[in-house]
Amino acid sequence: MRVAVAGATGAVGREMLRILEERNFPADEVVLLASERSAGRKIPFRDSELTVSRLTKDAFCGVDLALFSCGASRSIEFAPAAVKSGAVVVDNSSAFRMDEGVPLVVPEVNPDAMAAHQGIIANPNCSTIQLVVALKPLHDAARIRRVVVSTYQAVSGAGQAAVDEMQAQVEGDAPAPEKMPHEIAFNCLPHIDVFLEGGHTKEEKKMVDETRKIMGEPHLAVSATCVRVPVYNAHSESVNVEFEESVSPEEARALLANAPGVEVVDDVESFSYPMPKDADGEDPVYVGRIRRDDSRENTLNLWVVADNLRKGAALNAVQIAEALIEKGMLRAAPVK
Ligand code: NAP
Ligand code: 12T
Repeated sequence: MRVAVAGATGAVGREMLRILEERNFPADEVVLLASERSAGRKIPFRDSELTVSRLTKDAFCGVDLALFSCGASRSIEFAPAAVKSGAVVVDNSSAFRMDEGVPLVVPEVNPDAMAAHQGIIANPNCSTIQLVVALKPLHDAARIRRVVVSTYQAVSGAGQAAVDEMQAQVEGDAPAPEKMPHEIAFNCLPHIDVFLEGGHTKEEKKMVDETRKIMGEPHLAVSATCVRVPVYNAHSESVNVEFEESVSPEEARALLANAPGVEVVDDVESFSYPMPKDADGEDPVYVGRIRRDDSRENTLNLWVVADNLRKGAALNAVQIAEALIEKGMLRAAPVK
């Protein structure tokens, strides 16, 4: 099987290469694509080095699977060409997520949605992925009525250049912010992606719309506030969940402990709760601080943390690809 990684030099693309290698993904050949700026660059993969090529419409010849993470405008320009060449595209951008006919998939939550794909499967927003992995087992047990979520999002979500910008600020060598709307070091910015009419940000709207689509609940009440915090990697979320039926913290803990992709870290006696430093580099969605919201009936509070570059992006995309293979939905063309 021939696999293309479009955006291979970026924060998500490099994580994809690590994950393909770690999981021994059945790729006979991996094609690395990025902008003209990176063409010719060499990147270590498995026991050798691969050379980056420029992303063009004819770069997908013989490619069976194309993992895209090079921004929405590149996805719009090049993903249809990849599909035309016979590849199945797993797209990390927001370009197609809400399109009818494009499944938006988290394998632990809605694996069956994949079957309807027409060449493109969308990978959800990082903050949405970790939220729905934690909500699904609770919803199945007690039906969620309303979710209020506040995020504490790491800088790595905004790309490698944003990480470099914060690093320079932390070291005291701070040029004017370019990748962030204000200085992020030692600060919090309630501003991720662009502002929309009504005062929400697009990141907040993505969380509402994508959560409804993935959970198959088009009218679920979801309210989101998305905040960038000076953390290098792994997003955290404070989640208030109101249920139709009563669920105790003990029941929620047991449901989450048995849920795929979740690890419960919740022992306040030993000061055990999820933290971004512990989630960095790991696969699970960590849930802790599970407790009643005493101000409201049938309502719990949770604290949910995951590595946004792994489960929030690269890992989820590779898991989608693995599920496609398992379901026989990725027909590998013979390697030329
Ligand atoms: P990044 O570190 O800035 O990397 C961007 C990548 O895109 C690099 O490989 C870059 O190549 C490539 N690229 C940029 N312009 C290009 C062009 N004109 N033609 C071809 N390639 C081009 O960003 P990142 O954090 O990895 O994110 C990449 C994309 O993934 C985002 O734009 C977003 O769509 C998606 N994403 C999704 C999630 C999610 O929530 N699931 C999270 C983060 C990102 P060069 O090195 O050559 O510039
Ligand atoms: N603006 O894929 O800046 O929709 O952290 C993911 C992360 C968009 C996306 C970020 C963003 C996406 C960010």
